[in-house]
Amino acid sequence: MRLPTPADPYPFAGTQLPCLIGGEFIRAAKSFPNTSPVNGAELCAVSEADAALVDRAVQAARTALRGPWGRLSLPERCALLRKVADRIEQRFAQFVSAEIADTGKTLREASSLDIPRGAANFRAYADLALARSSECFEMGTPDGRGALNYSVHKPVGVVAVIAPWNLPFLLLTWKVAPALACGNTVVAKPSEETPSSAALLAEVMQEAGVPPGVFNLVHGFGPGSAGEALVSHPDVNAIAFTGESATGSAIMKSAADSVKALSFELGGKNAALVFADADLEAALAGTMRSVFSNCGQVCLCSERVYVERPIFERFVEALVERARRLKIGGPFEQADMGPLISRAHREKVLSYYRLARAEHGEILCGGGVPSFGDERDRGAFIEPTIVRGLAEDARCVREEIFGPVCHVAPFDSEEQAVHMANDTRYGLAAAIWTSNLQRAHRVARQMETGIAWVNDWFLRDLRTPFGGVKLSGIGREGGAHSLAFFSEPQNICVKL
Ligand code: NAD
Ligand code: 6OD
Repeated sequence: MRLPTPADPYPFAGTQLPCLIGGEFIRAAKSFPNTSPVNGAELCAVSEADAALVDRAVQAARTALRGPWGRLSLPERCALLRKVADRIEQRFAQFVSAEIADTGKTLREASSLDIPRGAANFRAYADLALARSSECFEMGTPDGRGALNYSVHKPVGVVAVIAPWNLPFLLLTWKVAPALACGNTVVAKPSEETPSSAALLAEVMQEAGVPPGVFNLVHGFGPGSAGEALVSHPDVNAIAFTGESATGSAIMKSAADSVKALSFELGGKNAALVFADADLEAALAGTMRSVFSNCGQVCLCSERVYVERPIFERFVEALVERARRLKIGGPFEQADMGPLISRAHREKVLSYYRLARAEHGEILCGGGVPSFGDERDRGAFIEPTIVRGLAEDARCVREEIFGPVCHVAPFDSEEQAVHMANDTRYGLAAAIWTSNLQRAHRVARQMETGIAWVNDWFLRDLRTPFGGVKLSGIGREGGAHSLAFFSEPQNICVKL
C-alpha cells in the first residue's frame, strides 16, 4: 500500500466536514475548527451536530434496522464488511494523511498500526461473526416427546459508538465493525480533536454499498453537544464508549434513565515490572515502547515502572539515555515521537511535570517543551520525561497523565512489586519482564488488570478479551466478548 508523502494534500483542506445521516452528507449550521497539533494551523471546519441532528441520526438508524439491512443474511452482511476493509486499503494513503494531520503522530505509527488495524477490525469481525455457533439444549417433557431449545443472536438495535482521539480510527472501528457484524445500526461520534478518519470512513461506507442509515456519523463535543445528546437519547439501545474514566461516569448517569447496555474502555495508570532476571535489552526496548509510543497517549502505556533493586540504577540510566535520544518531530520527519494532541492537553501534562517537582520528584530527563525555532513551536510538542523519587501516594503516581512520562521506582521482592503494581484505582494493563517462567505466570495472574503482558507490550490478538477492571472499564470487548455485547440472544423452545 502506498504511503502518503508531504506532497499528498490533507483530504479535507478548506472544507467543512459534514455529518452522515440516513445516507446523506449534511453540513450543520454550526461548526468548529480542526487544528493541527504540529503547527496550530487550521486544517478544516467541522460540522457540530446539535440535539436535533443527533435525533435525525438516531431515527435514521432505527429506520434502517427495519430496512434492507435487517433482511440481509449474516454472510451478506459480512461480505459488506469485507468490502469496507478493501476500500479502506484502496484509500490507505488518504486515511494515513487524515490521521497524521489530526493527531501529528508519526507516519510509521499511523501506517503500521492505526489504519491497518482499522481494516483488520472489519475483516476480523466478519470472520468471527460467521464462525459463531449458538447453543442448543434438548430437554425431556412429561409426555415423552421432548423439546429442543436453541438460541439465535439478534441485534441489540441502535448502537452509539463514542471514541477518543489517541488512536482515532483503530478505536472507532474496533466498535463499529462488531456492532455492524451483529446486525445493529450505528451512530458514531469521533472525538472533536480527530474527526477526519471517521469522515473518510463515512465515504467508504457509502462506496461499499452499506445501506443508508446503517452507519451514521455525527461530529461534536461531549457535554452540551453531540456526545451528550447521543448518550441520553431514549432510542439508543447500547453505548460502546472509549475515553476517560470521568467521562464514563458522566455517560453512565446520562444513560441511566433509559437503562442502556454499556461497554466502557476507560483510563489506566499501568505498571511495568522489570525483574532482575529479565532479558535487559528486551525489557529496555519494550519499556521505551510502552512509555513513549504515540507520545505516551495509549491507554495501555506504562506510567509506573518498577525495577528490581539489583538492576535499578543500570536500567534507569539506560532508559534515560534512550529517552534523551528520542527524536521529536512532525509526521514526515522520521521522528520517534510526534506532538501531544493539543496545546490544552500539553498544558495538562506540563502541570504534572510541575507537580512532580513540587512533590519532590527528581526529573531525570525532559520536563519541558522542545524549541525548534520554526512553525513547530506553535504545535503541541513536549519532551519525553522520566521522574524518580516520588512517594507512592504522590498524585503523579496515582493519576493518569496520558503523556510521554513515567515514574521509576525500585522494588525488593516479588510480593512488594505485585503490591505496588496493584495499589491503584485503575486496572487496565500490566507489562512483566522476566525470564523465570514460573514467576511470569504467578505474577501475571496476580495483576489486578484486564490484560497482563509478559515480555512484550501491546501485542494484540483480536480474539482475546480486552478491557479493564476498577476505574478502567466495564465489560470486555474482543472476539466473542464483542459479539456478545452487540447481540441479544433469544432462546427458541420447540416442542417436538
Ligand atoms: P474523553 O473522555 O475526554 O473523550 C472521549 C469521547 O467522549 C470524545 O468523543 C468526547 O467528545 C466524548 N465525550 C466527552 N464527554 C462526554 C459526555 N458527557 N457525553 C458523551 N460523550 C462525551 O477522552 P479523550 O481525552 O478523548 O481520550 C483519552 C482518554 O481515553 C484517556 O483517559 C485514555 O486512557 C482513555 N482511553 C482508554 C482506552 C481503553 O481501551 N481503555 C483506549 C483509549 C483511550
Ligand atoms: O487494540 C485494541 O483493540 C485496543 N482497544 C487498544 C486500545 C488502546 C488504547 O489507547
